[in-house]
Amino acid sequence: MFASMAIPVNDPEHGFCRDCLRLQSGPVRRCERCGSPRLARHAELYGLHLAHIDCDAFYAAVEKRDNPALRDKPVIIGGGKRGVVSTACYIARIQGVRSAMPMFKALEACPEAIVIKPDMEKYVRVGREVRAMMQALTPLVEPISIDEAFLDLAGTERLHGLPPALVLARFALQVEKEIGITVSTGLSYCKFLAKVASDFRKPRGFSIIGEVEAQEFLAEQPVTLIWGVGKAFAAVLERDGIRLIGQLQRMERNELMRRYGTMGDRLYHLARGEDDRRIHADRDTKSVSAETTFDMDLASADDLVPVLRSLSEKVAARLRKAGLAGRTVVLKLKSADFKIRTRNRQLGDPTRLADRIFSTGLDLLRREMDGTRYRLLGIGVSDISDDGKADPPDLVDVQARKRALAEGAIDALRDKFGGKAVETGYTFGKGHRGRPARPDEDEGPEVQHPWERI
Ligand code: TTP
Ligand code: MG
Ligand code: MG
Repeated sequence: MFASMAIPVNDPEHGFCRDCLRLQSGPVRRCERCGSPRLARHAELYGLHLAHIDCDAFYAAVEKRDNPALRDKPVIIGGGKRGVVSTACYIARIQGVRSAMPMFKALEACPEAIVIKPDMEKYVRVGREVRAMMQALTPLVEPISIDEAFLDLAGTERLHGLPPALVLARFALQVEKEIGITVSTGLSYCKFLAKVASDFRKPRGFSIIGEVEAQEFLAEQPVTLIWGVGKAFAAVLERDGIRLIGQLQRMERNELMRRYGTMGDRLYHLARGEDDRRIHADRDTKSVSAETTFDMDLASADDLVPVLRSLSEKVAARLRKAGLAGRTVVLKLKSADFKIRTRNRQLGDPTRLADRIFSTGLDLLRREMDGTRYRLLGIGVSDISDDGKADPPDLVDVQARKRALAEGAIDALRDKFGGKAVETGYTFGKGHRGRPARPDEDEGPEVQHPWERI
């Protein structure tokens, strides 16, 4: 039991070994038992219970596990139609290979890399195994993507006989032993900083951000560390002379809200390390989606509809890969002034068909084409289930009818906006204004965005 272990809570010198879990008595540099230098030590080590765990170079780690000959080689997972890197192992990263990099560039940087096509089914399976192990630690597990989740370990000391920090360190060792891949862990008092911490020292990291140091730590960090501040919003802030979170810390809430709307409110609080978002358990695969940010803001059906079709096809492909279907179609738009609109429609039964996703999305989109210029378009499905009940076979004719309806909608748009408004089976054409700005700005990581969980 924790109490009986006589851990000197909040003694900044106290710590434990991440390799053998032995408690350390003082400011030693190596474990007193096994000699490992991997010691966890922090003034709030035993008071924090909110964690974020993310697998290291996930797809590549799974492939290395399954083929030990790859272990010391640079490995890139990717290729396929998109011709970009899904992930690179840490050896390949040393040479500059990054996720979302076009494959030809990655191979320029690291010509000796071994390229492996993604095996999504396998990664989904391994991701679920890791998740099941997390769920054995606490019921409060909130998956964020295929390889990561938030965990709230508050109140689990009695169950485990250990404080959260030790439970998490033991978990990392257990994943290595039982699954054969590694994870990085962030421990903090809120979601925002737990996520930041898990990213901090990868791979096999274990980082802690406590309340005492949060503000000071954040002050020196770039604004892009804040959840929701991507390249484009960072550019807006940069234009206003804001680059570091410390600058946000010195601004009034009203001023931030006046300038950036609800995002300003988020900036105000997160910059101060204030984040009271709870862990929502059981959000296992809430939605599957795809989105894209445009080169320039777009308003017309001519520009938006083909993108919607292409994204719908991607969503359908992802659903098929993961064996899932969704019952509610969700359209997401971000206007030129960064306001987000989401629109939903529930279907009679779950779908995994591009046509149904597209036609429903199109219906929703038409109502929003009111002259507003958009910088981002996304489409997805929520109300996720296994695909067993999707698009029932006895509705085949209905499918045909729906397809016809969709085509009807396209025809209607063609009539309204001219012959070139829509091309079915559209792939981003050469020089089309709606094409993604850069390959890495495509619809984003396959299963990364909180909005697109697998
Ligand atoms: P991440 O957790 O973002 O990355 P990672 O696990 O590969 O590496 P890290 O050690 O930095 O966490 O994403 C998990 C998986 O999602 C990744 O292995 C492959 C996939 N992915 C893509 O397919 N495309 C992308 O652009 C990104 C970022 C990830
Ligand atoms: Mg990862
Ligand atoms: Mg991840």
